[in-house]
Amino acid sequence: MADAVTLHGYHFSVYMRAARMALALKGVPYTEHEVNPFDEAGRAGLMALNPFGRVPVLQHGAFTLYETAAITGYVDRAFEGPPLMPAEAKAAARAAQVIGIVDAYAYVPLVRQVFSHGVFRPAEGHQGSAEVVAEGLRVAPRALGALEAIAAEGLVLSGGLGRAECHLVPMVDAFCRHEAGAEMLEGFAALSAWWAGVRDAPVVKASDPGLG
Ligand SMILES: N[C@@H](CCC(=O)N[C@@H](CS)C(=O)NCC(=O)O)C(=O)O
Repeated sequence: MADAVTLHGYHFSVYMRAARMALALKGVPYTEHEVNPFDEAGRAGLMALNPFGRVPVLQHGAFTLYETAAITGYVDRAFEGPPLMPAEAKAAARAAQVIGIVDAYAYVPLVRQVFSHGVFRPAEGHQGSAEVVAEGLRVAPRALGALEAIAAEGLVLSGGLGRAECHLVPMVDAFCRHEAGAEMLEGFAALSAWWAGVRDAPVVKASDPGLG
């Protein structure tokens, strides 16, 4: 019998969604185990799986893995199904670059600042900070501009769904749930066209946690 796959994570996490999309694209059956890293009890349990207390964490049999880029890379290599990275060197490098940009420069302004404070907190009945939203909107164009250049080049972010898109879709989707975020994205033509082309794909829809 094949080793069981379990994805530990928070339902609304954008990183969790990236891992969920990679598993779906490969057609891997798995179980989701809900753990909220923002809640003290959830975080305490999580520390046994990830010393940084973040989600998602993947378990495949006795193998435990955290960091979403490592997870989507492992899922791509460990399971049958369509490859999630381009075979060609330059396109593969661009995919890796998108994943890096998303983690290092896009997540905080797009998600932690604009989405969390402008959409998620108010939807959950908590106070969001207008200053934090404004700061996210101020900083976001740098990451969006970098991604725009990559989308315009077209080696990745060109309509297919692979690892780069698994990482970027959740961030752009969350950002666009805020009116000012959606408006800002329209100013980045290639990135907007990319998003319009993939947003209704079945794997994108099925992974949507119903954010805000
Ligand atoms: N670099 C990590 C980031 C994961 C991450 O930040 N996850 C968020 C949820 S979207 C989290 O667990 N946050 C908990 C916290 O910030 O304490 C990865 O790629 O997995």
